[in-house]
Amino acid sequence: MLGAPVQEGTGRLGCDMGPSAFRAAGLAGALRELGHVVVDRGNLAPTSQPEVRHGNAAIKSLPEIVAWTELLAATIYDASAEGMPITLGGDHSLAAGTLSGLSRRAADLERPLFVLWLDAHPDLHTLDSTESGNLHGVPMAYATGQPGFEGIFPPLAAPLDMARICMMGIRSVDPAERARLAAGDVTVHDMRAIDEHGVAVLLRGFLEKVAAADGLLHVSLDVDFLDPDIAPGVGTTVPGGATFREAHLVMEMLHDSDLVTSLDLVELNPFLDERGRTARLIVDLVASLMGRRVLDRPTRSH
Ligand code: HAR
Ligand code: MN
Ligand code: MN
Repeated sequence: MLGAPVQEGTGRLGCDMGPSAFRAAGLAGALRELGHVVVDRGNLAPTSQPEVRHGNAAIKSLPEIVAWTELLAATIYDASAEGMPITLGGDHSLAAGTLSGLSRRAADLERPLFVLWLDAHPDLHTLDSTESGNLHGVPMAYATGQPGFEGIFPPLAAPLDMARICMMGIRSVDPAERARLAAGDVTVHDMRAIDEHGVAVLLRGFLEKVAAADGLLHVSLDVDFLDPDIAPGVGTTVPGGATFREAHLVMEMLHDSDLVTSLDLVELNPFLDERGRTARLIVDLVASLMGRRVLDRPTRSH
């Protein structure tokens, strides 16, 4: 576990408390209960900021996010040699750093990197196309090597192949992102596809591809993947998200696949949460990903 309390990628404060909330909700204990060895490396903090600039005046906190990207790229690259890094966010801009570090690890191992992106949003804006200027909306564009990040963000060992990305839960897409999705070959299972086919069929197809290619599998779990009725602790709620059982089934299937090599937990905003319920739900989802089964759940009073 590595805490990455970055919040400058969103338009509001609060995501800096995410790592604390995951700890308070008992993440380490839940994983130890399942027999895992858990090491909590505490919270990271960038020590300096690069002097970077961009012509898009809407962009917020560019030096801060570039500093986080550099720090996380190096840290996650190292951590991925030791075990399964779980990054406790922090907002989704941190994915620029984790995906950069993981792409370098994958290049070293000569194995393809696959990404399961569980999110209401594709986060595929470039620095030129973002209108909100919130850099949690850009990490996928950076990681897939879209133009305009050169000389500002750290260079990638290899850009992520769009054909190795599967997005699930998507339901809020801006025009520039839609054009990029249409031009590339990202697999997008939007909420309508989930309604029609169910998560199991859709996810199984992707996991078969990862297994056949002996790939590394990174899971990026944005809290807003979930329906806001069950996960209110996030800044960008979008109605019509994944249900409790859809989300758990994704996690249970990921566990059974034995393919996941790294995990990001992002966008939790404890200031917006209700008595820790969103943090607890994410902890339970991670427990499902790490081996907790439905029949193992004891009766609990809340
Ligand atoms: N696409 C919108 C923007 O760029 C909203 C992005 C919101 N992103 C997240 N993470 N909350 O997925 O501003
Ligand atoms: Mn996101
Ligand atoms: Mn999102």
